[in-house]
Amino acid sequence: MTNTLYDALIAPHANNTQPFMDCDDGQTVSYAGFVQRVAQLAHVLRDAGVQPGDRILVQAPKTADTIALYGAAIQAGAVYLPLNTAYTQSELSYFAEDATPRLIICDTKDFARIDAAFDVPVLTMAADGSGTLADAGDAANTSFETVSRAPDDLAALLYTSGTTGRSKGAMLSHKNLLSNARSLTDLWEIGDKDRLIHALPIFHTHGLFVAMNTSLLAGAQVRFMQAFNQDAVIAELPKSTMLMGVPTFYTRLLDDPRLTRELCANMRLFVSGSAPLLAETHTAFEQRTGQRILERYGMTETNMITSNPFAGDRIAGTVGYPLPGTEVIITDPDTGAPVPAGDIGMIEVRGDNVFQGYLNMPEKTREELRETGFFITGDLGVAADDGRISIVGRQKDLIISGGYNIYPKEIEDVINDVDGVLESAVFGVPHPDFGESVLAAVILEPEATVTSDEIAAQVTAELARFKHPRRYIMRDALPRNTMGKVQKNLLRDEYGV
Ligand code: MCA
Ligand code: AMP
Repeated sequence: MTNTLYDALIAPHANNTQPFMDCDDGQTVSYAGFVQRVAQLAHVLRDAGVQPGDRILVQAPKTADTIALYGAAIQAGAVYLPLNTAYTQSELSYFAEDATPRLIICDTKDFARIDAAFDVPVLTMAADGSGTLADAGDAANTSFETVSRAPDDLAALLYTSGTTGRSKGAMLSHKNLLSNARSLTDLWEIGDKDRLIHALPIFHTHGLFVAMNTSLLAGAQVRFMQAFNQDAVIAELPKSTMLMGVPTFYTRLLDDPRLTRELCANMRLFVSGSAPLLAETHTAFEQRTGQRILERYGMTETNMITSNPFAGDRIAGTVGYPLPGTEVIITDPDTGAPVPAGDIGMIEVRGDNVFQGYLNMPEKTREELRETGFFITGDLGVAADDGRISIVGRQKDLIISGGYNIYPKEIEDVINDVDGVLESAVFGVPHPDFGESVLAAVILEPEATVTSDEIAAQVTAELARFKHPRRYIMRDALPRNTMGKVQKNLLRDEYGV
């Protein structure tokens, strides 16, 4: 019986008594204890009716059991579907209808509303790890017969918003996840002497796959924090060797006078990704700590694509070289033909890391994933003569706030549905903490009296807090070019500081 991810990430630790996750409450989960907990939760999944290939939808707090649940899904041959804990019921309904999960695991405090809305079993988990999932797990056997899974079988389904306003479920196989974990572990020289500060959420590629899969593969120790907590990170730096974060982590640390060279003396790697790291942040961090942040680039659909070298020049403003086994080409966005080194074009990527397509969206998949296997990222970049990639912009209309991706169309759709609104344009402006923040320009129908507070109330009811425009600008018209296309760059210039 083989199971690609289980055999590589989890099975080797059956007799490993070393610590795996050090949690906020002072509890430590050993590697061997983790393997047993995974088996217990795999029993819970099967007892709840989960069959190989079924999807389990998880909108739960960040606890050690949530990671064990991910492992359990792998061992039971299920497909793990994690969701941002900030998503509203309306957002959740979309994902549940699209993914048709066999089981939902949610925060205990949300049980009543979620159980009432969906016709599938619902188990609970609270922030302290308690709940019906843990109770059933405690009573289950600590060994489970691993379900066979081939490299191309699906392991996870991660939703990523789209320019059309509809989120797309990226189907990720065992091979997609394992190949990337292997490349990163090798490249960043992660080993069982490492101790990673884990302060990212675990419902995205960065916190779940980049951070946890590499740690599992290497047998590294993880200081598992429920969220980014500045004091806790500062306290852990002298005892740890690695931090993975979004640029906001680094700008916040730089604002803290406690961040010094001595504090970071034990650290060997700071990784940044999910959003552009400003060259000035890179430089300021090096001046203060003597450490050069390693920037890498990836996407939900592709896992990690490029990375600055571990040994070698980490150049601010570049995202480094394609990972081993990953091909990157820069193409003319109109024709798809490769452009010469030094020319700006569309970043396209091919390799074992590239996903299997979007669930229930064959046309969308065909538009973005070429028959040749190249995935069209929507990011614009340039390759230097030696293949080093720099991202220079995005063709897709996307805002990245604190590492979370926000597609304006989704917010515009909600605003435009409000009675009295004629149209709107949602755009990003620079923000000192989050990199970008969201603003909305709104045009009302003649004689309409709807207020920005009423529009905000509708947005609040439907969309997660991090997507909410921080300001609604009521205007008479939107700036348009001669083709009639809204010129968001002019709005950015007018309202950005
Ligand atoms: C929190 N808020 C936000 C964000 N986070 N608003 C906009 N953008 C955000 N990212 C809201 C809160 O709801 C709150 O609202 C207010 O901002 C202040 O919250 P605060 O306590 O300051 O925030 P925080 O809890 O400290 O969170 C900031 C954070 C967090 C640590 C930067 O957003 C975070 O962990 N981001 C990482 C996201 C991530 O993992 N991305 C990877 C995606 P109120 O106004 O009600 O107080 S994977 C990916 O992108 C690809 C594949 C890749 O390459 O990795
Ligand atoms: P996601 O929706 O989480 O898949 O976000 C992927 C997007 O994040 C990419 O298409 C890029 O636009 C952006 N991204 C990720 N890493 C970086 C980086 N290091 N620099 C700039 N943009 C990045």
